[in-house]
Amino acid sequence: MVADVKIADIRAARHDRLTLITIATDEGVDGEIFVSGPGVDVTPQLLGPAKDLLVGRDPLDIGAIWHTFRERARMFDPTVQGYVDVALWDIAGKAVGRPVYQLLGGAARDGVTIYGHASGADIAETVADAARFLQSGYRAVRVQAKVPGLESTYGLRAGTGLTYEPAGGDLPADEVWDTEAYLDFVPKLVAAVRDELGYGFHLLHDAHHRLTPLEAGRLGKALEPYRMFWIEDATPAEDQAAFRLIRQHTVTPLAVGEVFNTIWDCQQLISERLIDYIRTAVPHAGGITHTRRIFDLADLYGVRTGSHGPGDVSPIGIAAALHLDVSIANFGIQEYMSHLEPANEVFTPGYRYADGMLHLSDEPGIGVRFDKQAAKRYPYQRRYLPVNRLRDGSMHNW
Ligand code: CS2
Ligand code: MG
Repeated sequence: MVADVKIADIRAARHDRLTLITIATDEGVDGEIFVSGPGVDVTPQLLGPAKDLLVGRDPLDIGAIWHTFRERARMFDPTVQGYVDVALWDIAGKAVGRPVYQLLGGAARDGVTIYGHASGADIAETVADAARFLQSGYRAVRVQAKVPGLESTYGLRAGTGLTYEPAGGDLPADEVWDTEAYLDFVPKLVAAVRDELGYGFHLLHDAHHRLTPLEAGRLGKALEPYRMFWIEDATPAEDQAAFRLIRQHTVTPLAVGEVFNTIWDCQQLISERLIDYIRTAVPHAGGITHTRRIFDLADLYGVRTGSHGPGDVSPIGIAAALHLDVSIANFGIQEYMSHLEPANEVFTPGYRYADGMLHLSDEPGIGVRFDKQAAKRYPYQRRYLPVNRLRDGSMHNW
């Protein structure tokens, strides 16, 4: 047990697509988090004004520090707070020698059910890929497939691994999108998956922010016979009231949240029961402290969690979600896309897969170890997500 510890420094190191942020204490207990994902690189803010606000503070004053950043929100990218918060919970767990979930009320379940990401160049390939996940014990699978007539479509994984990495070029590449082609195709894809693989598992699909509310209602209705676990990001989530229109047309469950940073981004969606799953990403939504508030609000309205867990959220961001997932009441499911090499070389994740679930170790703190020496072999590379254009060149949501 470390008492009377103070934050002494904040350090940053860039690797591949990630930046390691270390909050160091005067007792040598450090908290780590990775700045990851397609957003702004907030390292200068962490090494600048954030450091001014943190050095000399007691890292266990997590709530007060969270509010300090809340009060200064205009100075910071909304993700800065989340990164700092996760690193502070890492220190808190290490300071008391306990895994973070034991500081959050302990385990409420044996493991965290995850969903896998099946995809393919056509329906047959996608069905075969989904079968592969089921054979390896997954209880839930998301299906995405190339839409006939479109060169590239969101969600098509390269190769036979587990991970889909959408960010590619040094600058955003143009992709062509056609909503009608997509709406004609997805019901056929989902029908084939159910026909071939049955109803003994959860089936998910990500519409990735591309439909109008009415188109989303149409898709939801068309998929009702196939008992979807959810349709994700059916329409851009910023327009919360738009979900009333989707609800008027379909009972297919709706999941939203990966683009959110605060409880205010989803308050209406949750309190009006316009969604069934809230999908915030812990490091991007105010960290463990604020995400737990979002989940508590969701619990009040019967909304369950479905935390965002793609390859561009680091293993520390995933582990932070797992500590919440295993301890909260209204857990629904956890996204897990795993990570591309070299992540598996430089990270020891502190969680393991077994029988369709992830299981946390009892390592103190968040529980992820990072090999700084190995990471030096992977210099930073800038990568951008693509953008979408309609056939007439108009910009469209990617
Ligand atoms: C997606 C992500 O996993 C998902 O649900 O929406 O792949 C998303 O496209 C990326 O995280 C964007 O950075
Ligand atoms: Mg998504």
